[in-house]
Amino acid sequence: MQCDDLWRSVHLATMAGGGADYGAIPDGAIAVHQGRIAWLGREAELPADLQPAAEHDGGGRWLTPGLIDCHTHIVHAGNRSDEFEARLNGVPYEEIARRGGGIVSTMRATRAASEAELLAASLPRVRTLLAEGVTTLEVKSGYGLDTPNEAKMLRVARELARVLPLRVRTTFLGAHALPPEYAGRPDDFIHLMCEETLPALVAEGLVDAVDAFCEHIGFTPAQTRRMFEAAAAHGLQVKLHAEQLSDQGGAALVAGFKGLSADHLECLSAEGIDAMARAGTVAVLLPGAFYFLRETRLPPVQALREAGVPMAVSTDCNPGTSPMPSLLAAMNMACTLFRLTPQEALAGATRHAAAALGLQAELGTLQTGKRADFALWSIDRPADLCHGLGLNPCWQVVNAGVPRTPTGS
Ligand code: DI6
Ligand code: FE
Repeated sequence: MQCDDLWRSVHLATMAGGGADYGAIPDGAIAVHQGRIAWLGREAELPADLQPAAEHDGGGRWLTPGLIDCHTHIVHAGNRSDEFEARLNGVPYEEIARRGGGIVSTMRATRAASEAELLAASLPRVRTLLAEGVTTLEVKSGYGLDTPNEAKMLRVARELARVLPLRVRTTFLGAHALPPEYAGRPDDFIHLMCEETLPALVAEGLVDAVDAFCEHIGFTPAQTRRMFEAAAAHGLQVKLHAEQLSDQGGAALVAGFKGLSADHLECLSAEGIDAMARAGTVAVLLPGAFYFLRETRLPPVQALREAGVPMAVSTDCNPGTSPMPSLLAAMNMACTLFRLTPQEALAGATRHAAAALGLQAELGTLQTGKRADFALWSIDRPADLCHGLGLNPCWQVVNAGVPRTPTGS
């Protein structure tokens, strides 16, 4: 059997099979050919005819699928620590909003940045994720809120995958917030996003999926539906910021479009869970936003579990409600705050995160034929990835068969 690279002396957490044991293969080996997994199993059972061009000694480390961060707003300019500090000094939220704070302040900074400046602002955050074994990243637009600036954000997202060892999926989030020039005219803004912005972005090849913020401070279910119909007309799949602050019926709405995922879900109803289970829509849990907003209402994890709805875990990395470019931190918080098991949290950042991006045939588990994206960890057991906070035990990352150190290429 031909193969380019062979990793020996590794414990594999394949995350295949869906069981509670991480799909573990102790004392394993994994062979890669032309960027794909050619063979994996017990090292003692290596095929006799396997002739690797190069061999790597894993030194008894654990090897998992590359981590997938399936919900981020990581491309943005500016910084909102001034608002954070003002709030903690007692300035009321309304006053901060009056001063032009919140999403609109990030919109202003993002509009003012050149493409090169936006890339430079985003790179340190993305590199922080990459150092933790992230090999696939979803990036949303939504701070441009007009055609040229939404396009600029998504071009920068695509550029990330050219300058870094990373796969990127782009999501158009035009229906994120109402820009000031459309104050009082949300339907006109949705019309612009559907009829002008989305077609222009699609024509430039910048959109892999469409998202919206369905919330009383965002857009209504009717406006969200219009975005989804526009997406469907372009053959694009949809996902939704749903049931974060209130129950708008967003989960059922996105499930009705056979959506990839419903994200946040602190206020998810039993009907929403049923609809997601029937449609195969993934629940993306975002414990970072829960933490930074000091929410108290938990997403219905046990009910999702019982309904068999796959649960992904992501950073929601954004400058307002989750300034946290760490997927390992999100995994820890998914366990400590939401009571996921470490196995569920790791599945949430691999297998189910892949499904939330529609990439499950290609990524998310270690299986023959899948893309050879994986990470090696200096840990005693997989639970170590969730147990600590602020530790990064990543030792090596492999992107489509090409090894790199966590920080370099
Ligand atoms: N939900 C969120 O958590 C972020 N956007 C959204 O729709 C918040 C984004 C921000 O505050 O900049
Ligand atoms: Fe978000």
